[in-house]
Amino acid sequence: MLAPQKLSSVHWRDTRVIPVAGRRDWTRETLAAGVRGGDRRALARAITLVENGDALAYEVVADLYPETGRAYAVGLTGPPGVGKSSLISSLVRHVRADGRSVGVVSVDPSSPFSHGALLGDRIRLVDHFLDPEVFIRSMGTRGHLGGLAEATLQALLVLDAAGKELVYLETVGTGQSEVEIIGIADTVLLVLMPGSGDSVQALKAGIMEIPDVIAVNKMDHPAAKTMLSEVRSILSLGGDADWKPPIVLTDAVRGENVPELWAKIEEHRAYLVDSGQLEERRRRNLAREVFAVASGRAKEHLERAVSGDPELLRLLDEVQRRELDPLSAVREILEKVFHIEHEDSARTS
Ligand SMILES: Nc1nc2c(ncn2[C@@H]2O[C@H](COP(=O)(O)OP(=O)(O)OP(=O)(O)O)[C@@H](O)[C@H]2O)c(=O)[nH]1
Ligand SMILES: [Mg+2]
Repeated sequence: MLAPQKLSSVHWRDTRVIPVAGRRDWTRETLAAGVRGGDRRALARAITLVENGDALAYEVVADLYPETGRAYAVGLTGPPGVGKSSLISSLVRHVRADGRSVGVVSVDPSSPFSHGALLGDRIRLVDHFLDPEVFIRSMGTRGHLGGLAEATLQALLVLDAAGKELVYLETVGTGQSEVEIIGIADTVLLVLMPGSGDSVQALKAGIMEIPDVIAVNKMDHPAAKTMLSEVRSILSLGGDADWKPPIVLTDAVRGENVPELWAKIEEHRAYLVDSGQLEERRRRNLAREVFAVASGRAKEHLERAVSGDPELLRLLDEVQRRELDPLSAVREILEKVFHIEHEDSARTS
């Protein structure tokens, strides 16, 4: 038997070793097993690898993929500072009371910071950092080749495989690229606040896709009710879809109406499940993601190929000198880079 002081010194040395062990090289098998078991270090590592576009992440997600599809993904989007992270924090608190395990991925396309370092998110979600059933991660644009849509999808799959029942995806903005980032979500929640007039205009003009649920946050603001009725009147013009997006006034900081907001998210989920649309929607979302990622990669490949090939660059010069027409140049480029046959690309209806 070791003497007590010896024991404590061994213990002390062991805890010092943990950070080193955390950096140990994971293999495809140990990382997949760690994620499956919900091990936080494995999860953190897997998402870092996803973020870096590492080949190991690709292999691990491929192994885990058949076990995914159990998590429910809620995507939050909206202009900067409307309270998306604060709302997630309140929603997490609400669902944690029911004992559900939760994952959160905040994506900031404008930030170079990554690996969970976005300051605002850390402040907003600080209450949950010590909860072992809540895994929170921020992602910036740093170094990810395949784009944030791809990284978000892979991170969602990792959290799903780790047994998170609910995953929140947050991204700032209300345009098309944001829809690509959180487009994989089962329920899309648009967060607005008094003063988000541009977003309301975008909704009105049909530039922004109609979300499934809308929160008008910072309801203590005097203009909150005006914004609510404005959004309501725009949505009432919208077609005859079975699902009418509910609008909820919230206060994310005080948690006011957060249970009501959660109830609307659950209602939407129930609607999708009962009407058989959840599977259909997931199929469509996955197809869109696959095509978006494939197109992105094809474009990168094309740009690289053309810029490094004097013969292809010469084609562009010929187009400029009017010696070759643009579509003939397209044909030649596609033939050379993608081996797409002349006849195929030229065939019309
Ligand atoms: N008064 C009031 N302030 C709020 C409310 N919700 C959020 N805030 C404050 O608004 C600020 C922005 O909140 P965030 O949750 O970081 O907003 P966000 O939409 O995640 O911001 P980005 O991720 O930077 O786009 C913070 O100072 C919050 O404390 C609310 O309901 N009422
Ligand atoms: Mg935020």
